[in-house]
Amino acid sequence: MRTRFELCAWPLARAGDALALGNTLQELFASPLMIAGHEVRITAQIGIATVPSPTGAVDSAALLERAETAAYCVAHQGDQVPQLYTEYMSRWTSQRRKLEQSLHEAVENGELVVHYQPRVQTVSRKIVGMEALVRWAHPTLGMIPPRSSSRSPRRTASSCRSASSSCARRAARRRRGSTRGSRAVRIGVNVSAVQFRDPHLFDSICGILRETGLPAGQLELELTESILMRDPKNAIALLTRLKEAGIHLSIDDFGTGYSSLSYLKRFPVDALKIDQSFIRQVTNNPEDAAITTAIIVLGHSLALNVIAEGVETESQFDFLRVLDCNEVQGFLFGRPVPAEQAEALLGLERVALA
Ligand code: G
Ligand code: MN
Repeated sequence: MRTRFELCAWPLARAGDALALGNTLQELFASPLMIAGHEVRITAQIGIATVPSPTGAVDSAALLERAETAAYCVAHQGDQVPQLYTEYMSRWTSQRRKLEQSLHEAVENGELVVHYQPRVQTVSRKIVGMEALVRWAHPTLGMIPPRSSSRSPRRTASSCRSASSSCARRAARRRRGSTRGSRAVRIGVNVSAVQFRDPHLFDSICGILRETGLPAGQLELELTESILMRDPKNAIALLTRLKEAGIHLSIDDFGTGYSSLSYLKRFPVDALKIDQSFIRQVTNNPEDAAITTAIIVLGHSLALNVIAEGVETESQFDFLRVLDCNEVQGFLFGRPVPAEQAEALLGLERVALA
C-alpha cells in the first residue's frame, strides 16, 4: 500500500535545512513499528523541492510536482536517501516513464523472453549451470539485451518472471525423467536491488519453488556486491534465510562494488562471479591479471566457488584454468540462447568452444 504525504516547511534559511529535515524524517522509518504484536516495516521515499527555486519562481502545484519527481527518483535508486529536486530529474523521469510504458506493453505482447547461458566446469568442460537472462524481442529493433536499457531496470520485475519461468521449465524437465540432457543443472537468476528490498521476496521465492516443484538446491540467486552492501546487516539476515531454505547464493559482478572483506566473510554465499570487466583483458593487462588472480585465491581461501564471466577467448580460458578457477561463463562456451537450444546443449558431454 502506498500513501502520499505532503509536508510544507518554512521559513528555511537554506536548501540544506530542508535536506536535514528530510533526513530526520527518514530516520523515523528506519526501525520497524510494532502493531498488534506484528513487526511492520514502512519505507519512505522523500523528495524535496524548494521555493524560490534556483531556476526561478514556481507555483505550488509545480512545486509539489517537483517534490514528487524527486521522490520518484529516490524510489528508483538503490539507497533511499532524501533528494533535492534538480532539473535533471525531470528529464530522467520522463525517459524512465517512457521506458516503463514500453516495457509494460512488451510484457503484454509477450515480447520478453528468457534465454539461458551455459556455465561450464573448468576441468571437465561440462555444463553445470545456466544463467537465465531476460531478452526483449522488440518487433522492430530486434533482440535487446537488458544492459542497453541501463543497469537498474535490467534486474527489475522481469527477473522475477524469469525466476518463475526458469524454475517451471527445470522442474518440467526433471519430471520428464531420463530424457536426453535431463541432468540437473543449477539455474542462476539475477536479483535486482528493488527485489532485494522487497519484504515479500523470501515468501515469493519459496512460493515459486513450491508451485514448480523445483528443488531449492537447483536455484542460484545472483546478487551484486552493491545490493548486499547497501544494508549489510539486513542482507545477512535475508541471505541466511535463503541459505537455510537450501537455495544457492552467489555474488555477481564481483570486484566492481565497494565490498568490504569483513562483510564478505559473513555473507553466507556459495560463489563469487568475477566481473567481465576484469576478464576482458586478463591476458594482456597486468592489473586485470593480478585482480583476477587475487579474487580466485580469496574465493578459494573462503571456501567459495569462483566463476569467471565474459570468457571469450581460449587464452582467457587457459589463464583461468591454470589458476584453478572453478567455472567459466562467456561467449566462448555459448551465448544466451532460447530454452530449447539450451536444453539441447545439456545433452553434450563437453561444450565445444566457439
Ligand atoms: O551482470 P551479469 O553477470 O548478470 O551480466 C550478464 C550479461 O553479460 C548478459 O547480458 C550476457 O549476455 C552478457 N555476457 C555473457 N557472456 C558474455 C561474454 O562473453 N562477453 C560479453 N561481452 N558479454 C557477455
Ligand atoms: Mn548474473
